[in-house]
Amino acid sequence: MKGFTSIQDVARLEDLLSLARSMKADPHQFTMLGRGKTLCMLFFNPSLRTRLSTQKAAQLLGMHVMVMNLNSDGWNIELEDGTTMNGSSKEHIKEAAGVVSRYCDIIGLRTFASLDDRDKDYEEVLMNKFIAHATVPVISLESATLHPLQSLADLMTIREQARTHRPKVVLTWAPHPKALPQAVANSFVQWMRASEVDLVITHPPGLELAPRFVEGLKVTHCQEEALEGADFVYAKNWSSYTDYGKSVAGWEDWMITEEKMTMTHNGKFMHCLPVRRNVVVSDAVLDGPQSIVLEQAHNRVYAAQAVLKMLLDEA
Ligand code: AN0
Ligand code: CP
Repeated sequence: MKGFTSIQDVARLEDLLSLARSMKADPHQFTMLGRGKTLCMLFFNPSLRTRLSTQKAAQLLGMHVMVMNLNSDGWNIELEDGTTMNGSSKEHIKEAAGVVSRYCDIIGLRTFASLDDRDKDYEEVLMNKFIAHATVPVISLESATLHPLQSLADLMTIREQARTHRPKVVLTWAPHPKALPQAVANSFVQWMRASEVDLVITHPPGLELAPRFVEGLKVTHCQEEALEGADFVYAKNWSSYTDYGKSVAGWEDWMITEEKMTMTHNGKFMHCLPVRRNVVVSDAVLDGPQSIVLEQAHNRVYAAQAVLKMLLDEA
């Protein structure tokens, strides 16, 4: 593994999943592997789970960890080549990526979608430029369009909880007062496609995901129809892809409630977190026995540990 920014970096998915399971069974089995190695995590956006679970994963492998919030603590970074930097940006990504590469062995980078420029977001300009100028492997801590560490933990959780060989998994759009990226949903779809599940996507009209992610999949605008018989209900808000970055109001009744969960096959409720209570999902569902959101968050540690181990093995 040369880096980890999407499922495409995973040569054998089942090997990665069984490594993550093995890490969970014995988190301390490779405490010497990362000795003398450093992970540096750079955040352009806030985080609770990703930051702490990945730090914990690195420490379980014996690594040192450095963390920096670039937006609040770093210099404004210039992405364009050939510009005269006499404006607000103070450091070019070429130097920034080159410098950080000299301080550590693996870089983690969080860079959310701008939600302004669809082409730039979907070309992953910031992530790809950083990778181009870095000399060590880069892990995505959520990029503009993908969140692979989350998806790996989600898939691991589904495998642990599944009662059938081919569970029905529903990805449902859910309401949210602010426009959010499509990254978690895109990434979840990619990882579900690679696994033995019956995936159904449901969202209101106008909230279609990018065609490259959903081509050939079952998509319905009827949430009730989708929820029927579901083993897993994965709720997530995303903003419009077509009217790029716009949040779409008026679908508050898409919130997941106990009543909706009764339509499922005693389904489990999933969300990547952070989640807005009684907007995305009701208190009763989130606090009830069907919710497995904390299991998902727990598995983030072992997902990150498996990915870091694969990168350390190849270093
Ligand atoms: C982010 C998102 O939707 O991409 C991060 C989720 C892990 N969510 C928020 O900003 C609320
Ligand atoms: N799920 C997730 O990535 O959470 P954070 O944004 O808190 O890292």
